[in-house]
Amino acid sequence: MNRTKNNLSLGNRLWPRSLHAQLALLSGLMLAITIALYGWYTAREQSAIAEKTILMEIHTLAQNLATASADYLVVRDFASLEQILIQSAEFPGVLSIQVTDAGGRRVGDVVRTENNAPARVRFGEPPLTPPALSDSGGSIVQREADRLAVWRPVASGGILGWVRIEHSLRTIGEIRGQIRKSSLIAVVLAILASTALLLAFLGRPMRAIRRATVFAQKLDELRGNKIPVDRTTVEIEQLGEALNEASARLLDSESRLNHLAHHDPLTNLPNRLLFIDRLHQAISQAQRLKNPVALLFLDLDRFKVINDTLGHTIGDQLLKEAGHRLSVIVRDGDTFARLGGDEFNIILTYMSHAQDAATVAKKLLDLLSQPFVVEGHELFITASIGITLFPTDGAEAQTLLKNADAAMYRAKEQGGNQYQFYSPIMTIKAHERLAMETGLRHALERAEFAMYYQPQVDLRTGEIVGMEALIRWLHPTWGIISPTDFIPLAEQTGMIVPIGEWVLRTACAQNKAWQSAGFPPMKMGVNLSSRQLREKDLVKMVDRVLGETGLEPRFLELELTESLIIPNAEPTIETLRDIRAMGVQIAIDDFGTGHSYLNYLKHFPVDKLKIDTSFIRNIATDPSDAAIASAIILLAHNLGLKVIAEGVETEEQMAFLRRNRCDQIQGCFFSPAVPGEAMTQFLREGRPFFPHIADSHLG
Ligand SMILES: Nc1nc2c(ncn2[C@@H]2O[C@H](COP(=O)(O)OP(=O)(O)OP(=O)(O)O)[C@@H](O)[C@H]2O)c(=O)[nH]1
Ligand SMILES: [Mg+2]
Repeated sequence: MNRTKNNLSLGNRLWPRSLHAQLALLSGLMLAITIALYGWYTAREQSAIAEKTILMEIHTLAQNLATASADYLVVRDFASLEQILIQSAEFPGVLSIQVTDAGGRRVGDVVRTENNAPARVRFGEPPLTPPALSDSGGSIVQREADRLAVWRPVASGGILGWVRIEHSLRTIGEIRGQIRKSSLIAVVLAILASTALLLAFLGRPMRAIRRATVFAQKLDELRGNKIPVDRTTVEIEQLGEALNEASARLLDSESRLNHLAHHDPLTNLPNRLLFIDRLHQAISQAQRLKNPVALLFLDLDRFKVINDTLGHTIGDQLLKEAGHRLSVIVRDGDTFARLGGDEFNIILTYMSHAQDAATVAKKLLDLLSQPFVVEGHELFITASIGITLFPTDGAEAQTLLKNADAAMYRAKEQGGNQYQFYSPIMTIKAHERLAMETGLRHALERAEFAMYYQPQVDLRTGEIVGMEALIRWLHPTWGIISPTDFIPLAEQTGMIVPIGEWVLRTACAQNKAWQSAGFPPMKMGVNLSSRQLREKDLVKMVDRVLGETGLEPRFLELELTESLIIPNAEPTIETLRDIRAMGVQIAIDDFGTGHSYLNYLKHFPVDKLKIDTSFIRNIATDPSDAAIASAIILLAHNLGLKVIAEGVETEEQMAFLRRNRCDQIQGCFFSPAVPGEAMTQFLREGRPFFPHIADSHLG
């Protein structure tokens, strides 16, 4: 600002910077110029007219005198001539009158002094030099600085002499001067009047402009206020309205920005920022009112599978709809938010007691139990919910959130589709999990994994027809860790990918080794996790491992759990088809426990179903388990699939399955999963391995 001021030229500095003053000055100047021009023009015109009039009068006077003089000159009556000259010299503006003979000698000469004294006769002046005669023989005008001299020949037959009248031009100058003076006064008055008028007229709009400027400067502070619109001037009115519109737009975009900053764009639910803020508020209010606050941490179960099999767009849609459906539980004062991913978080205030949180959690799970239909896909989802209470489980927002996460994790560990209240043991578990995760990262390089094998027996022949390869983690200090304890962790951290490849390679190599040692060839079942199934180069990896170990594809069977089967899951189906095209077989594990998309089973490239252990356990005693197991066997056979029962531990279970024409069984009834060397020993002991169960044996 200062720089601009300093850079102003002198002219700019003299020129006022206020529009108001500029307008006043400009209009004053314009009026002054107009009046001055008009004055100058009028003066010129007026003096021209005056000069013309004077000339005409002098001409007439000169003509009259010339006529009168002719006779006097002829009779040489110079005394009478003098009288006429004295009378004529009284004519206003006349300075002197001379009558000469043809040679220019003065025969009569009267003069008037400048101060308007009466005319007097003058003698002894030198002769004059008459001008050359004009063509018309009329008057000849000679102009000097302040006077005119008009010559008129005195003629009567020939030129007798001349009349010369000298006339002052002062009157014309006076006329001019007067006009100039009145013009000047008019100019000054005009400037004063126009300035005063403009100041008066422009005062209001100028005040409106100044108000508008102040308003614009404080637009952000005024937050949607309106400026009173002055409607006396169109431009000012437009300015006022434009400012009001700008103010409204500013408020609007501010509130939109504010909304964006505090809401999740996908679901339009409050985001982490707003959620934490509300949690702080709820806590401080609870401290004052001594009421409990519950924090519910909800995470959808196996949501990744949906994303990976049906695509992110459908995943997004599902999140949106789930958010929408779940948000109905919110009452005034509660907050339902999405903190990210497939997590939804709820703050419950105004609860009468902690158990209310469980009621809400149940309701949330209930709401999810109805399938979602997204772009024609019928999708079943469940969720795991962790609950923390203020002040019991934490005094601060972050602690409550962390503990709710631990409780949610516990609910997942318990199989999902449930809620868990936080208990301090969960924090300990969370620490243990962290330790396990660290250990898991080194387990592969430290060769802490081992493969165990469990035989699969054909119920018709009693022969071992296959093995299921099962991983064990032999930790130097923690001992043997079951895959159910560390595989979920490996899945979450992505470590399942290298571990899975190691499992596949080891199992294939073992199978090949058994074949090379001369044992009858059999299938090797290897479990495939959902995470592996999502790996883009799974097919290549399987192919590579088979190539490296030299195992024929038909001796490999990949097992995947039923929960991986999702309707129209094209990418999964593609992958499985490719694997099957190589000659590798596919079995569905834990059949009967997931959402049975029976309709879709026929599209799935599958060779075998594995009945879940949970149905086998009570097969001999529980009629409904028995019914389910036999239905699965029937279903598999009708679909042209083989069926195997796992977890078979007793003679009765085995007998039931054989009666119901189950193809194969697996379980401790024959052998638990044992290390490779033990299995080699086992195989050496002969075949068919279990002749006593074979159909032929029964006759
Ligand atoms: N479509 C979609 N997916 C998301 C979005 N944000 C996160 N995800 C995915 O949601 C999944 C959430 O991961 P987790 O909850 O750990 O995994 P999960 O498969 O649900 O398994 P569990 O919760 O352990 O049962 C991840 O695969 C993310 O890539 C999103 O905005 N849209
Ligand atoms: Mg999840």
